[in-house]
Amino acid sequence: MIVRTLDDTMNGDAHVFAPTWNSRRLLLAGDRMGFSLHDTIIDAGTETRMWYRNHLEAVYCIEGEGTLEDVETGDVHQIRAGTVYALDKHDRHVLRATTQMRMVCVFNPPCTGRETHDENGTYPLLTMADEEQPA
Ligand code: 9YT
Repeated sequence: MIVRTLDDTMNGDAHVFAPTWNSRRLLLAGDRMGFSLHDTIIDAGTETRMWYRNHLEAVYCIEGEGTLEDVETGDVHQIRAGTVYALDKHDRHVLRATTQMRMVCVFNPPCTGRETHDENGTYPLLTMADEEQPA
């Protein structure tokens, strides 16, 4: 059994910072659950363009509000506490945070912990084998 707190994760290796968000990665590939679980803060007033070509992601907003644009269709969805979205088609999307937002995110396959967005807003597909290689 794994028991962990947000405090355990804060400011350690599993706390990842990007220009518009920071992500506290509570469960990662190394935990061998088949998914990773992140508690992510999106900064107020920011825009983040993402395209998870290698992952499926579900995102549950628990604080704050903003909008989610489906780049393919142009549809814009309101996101607020209590709203979940699932990128079941590896959808290209833009998240605009009106206020600071707190999101609980699940990734399949699991993130290993080091991923940040490349220029397309994509994470590489890292595996535990990648993680075990020397830097
Ligand atoms: C909501 C979202 O996808 N934000 C980007 C960060 C990502 N969820 C992560 O790595 O935790």
